[in-house]
Amino acid sequence: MAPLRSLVLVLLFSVASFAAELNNKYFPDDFMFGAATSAYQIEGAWNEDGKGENIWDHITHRNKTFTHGGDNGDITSDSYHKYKEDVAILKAMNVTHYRFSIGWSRILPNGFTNQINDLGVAYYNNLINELKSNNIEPLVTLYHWDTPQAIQDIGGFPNGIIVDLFADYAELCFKLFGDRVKYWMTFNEPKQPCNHGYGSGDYAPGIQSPGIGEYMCSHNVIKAHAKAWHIYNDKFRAEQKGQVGIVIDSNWWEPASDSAEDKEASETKLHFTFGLYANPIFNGDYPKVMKDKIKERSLAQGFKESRLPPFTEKEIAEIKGTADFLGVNTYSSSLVSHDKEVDKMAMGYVKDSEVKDWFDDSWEKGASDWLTVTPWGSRKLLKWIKDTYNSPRIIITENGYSDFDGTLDDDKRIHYISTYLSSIKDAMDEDGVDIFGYTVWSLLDNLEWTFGFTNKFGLYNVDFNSPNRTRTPKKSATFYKNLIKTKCLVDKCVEK
Ligand code: GBH
Repeated sequence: MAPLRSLVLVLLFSVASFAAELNNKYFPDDFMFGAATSAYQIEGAWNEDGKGENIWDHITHRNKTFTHGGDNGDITSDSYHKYKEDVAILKAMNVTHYRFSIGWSRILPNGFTNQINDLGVAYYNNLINELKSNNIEPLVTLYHWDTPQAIQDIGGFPNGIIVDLFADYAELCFKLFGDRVKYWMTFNEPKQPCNHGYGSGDYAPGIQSPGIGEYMCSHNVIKAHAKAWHIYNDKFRAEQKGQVGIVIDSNWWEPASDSAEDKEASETKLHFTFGLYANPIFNGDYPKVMKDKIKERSLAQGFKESRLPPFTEKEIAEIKGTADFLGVNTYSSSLVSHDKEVDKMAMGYVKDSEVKDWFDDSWEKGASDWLTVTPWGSRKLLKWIKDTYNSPRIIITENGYSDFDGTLDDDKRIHYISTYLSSIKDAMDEDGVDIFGYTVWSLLDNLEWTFGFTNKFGLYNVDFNSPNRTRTPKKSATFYKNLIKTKCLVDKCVEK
């Protein structure tokens, strides 16, 4: 490298590290700051008060190696019994919003609406009322990966019947809770239960159908989402005046080089991860690059037609425009390039993209093997979403940092959250991305799916060895409380 260029680089790096580089403008007064959780990960009480079995109960009880150490959600953070305490710690942090999910099989033990579990309904009524009386707005996810086992027994998400079953369940929730709940999210990160649940099979229900079952799952998720939105729009919106959205996640995929090929690989991967769900909902139909690639590969593999099921014109029209807001989960980034040794015969969603991805060795990592500390990636992702989907209203529904020990001295989590919030604020200020809130993952240490209790994301530590599941605030809880009070990431902020 030329000496002058390296000198400039050294100078740039030192400026960046000295100037703390955090955004120094106030968050808007009405910016929603909250915390997030999900039912299976925190509730426990897996078979209490009439709850039905879900797919994670089912698989973890039968296969002790499915998760790390055989950990499961039978008791986990015990929020079913400790919800009042959880509302109290939310209040102690000053959050204005709490994002949680409803366990489908807790209110509908068999998934169908013929049998409603009153005690399950009472639990969510109590939780919502406790939140409201503490001035905390509920943001409710209808599906955070815990399909009732009875529905899985008849095929689960790849079976088209799920569209009506989910819509019935959603309608019931609007009816039961919609007088108090104004923000609904139909699905959380459907990519994970579809690609991992019906593709690679490492998430419940553990079915391996790469390149086939996983697309059937996505297809029905999108239709189910749209149907639920229309039900809300037609029957509830006028009276309840709430909003219905969906939560989509993706890494930022940074081109490994400046070559046109690597830039295209980045765009392709974004469409395969984010566009798979966002494109039908915001632009109509699957992304062209997905349709083209999967069709070409399917035909070359001897299939009669594309493994990606097509939407009819009528379906495309019904699905387009069915999000009042968009929830974005953003945690991490990867490098990408065109996969030159791509195996044309290989099956599966990642293979179909013909893009390979990896981490830059210099990036700091969290405990979770997929988590790199790359706040700049979130800003790029948000800008891409704005440009690709015509400036949707966005809430960051998840963002957070994992460690192994759940330490109370969690400076790394504070660093993660503040640098990401800074990038998110830059996206708002500099790129004009319309972001109205942020719910940090997570309120509590909880069951981190297949990682069990080894990856801890909580702002509150939970003592899993104590029958009490004692909650203790980490340093990050105090940091977050102050941030919500000051709405400012640095010592002194300026107006925008
Ligand atoms: C979320 O999952 C979940 O909603 C939540 O339940 C979980 O506890 C939390 O985050 C922490 O893990 O290659 O683009 O498909 C996020 C976990 C993050 C795993 C993104 C897959 C790969 C992104 N996922 N990651 S992509």
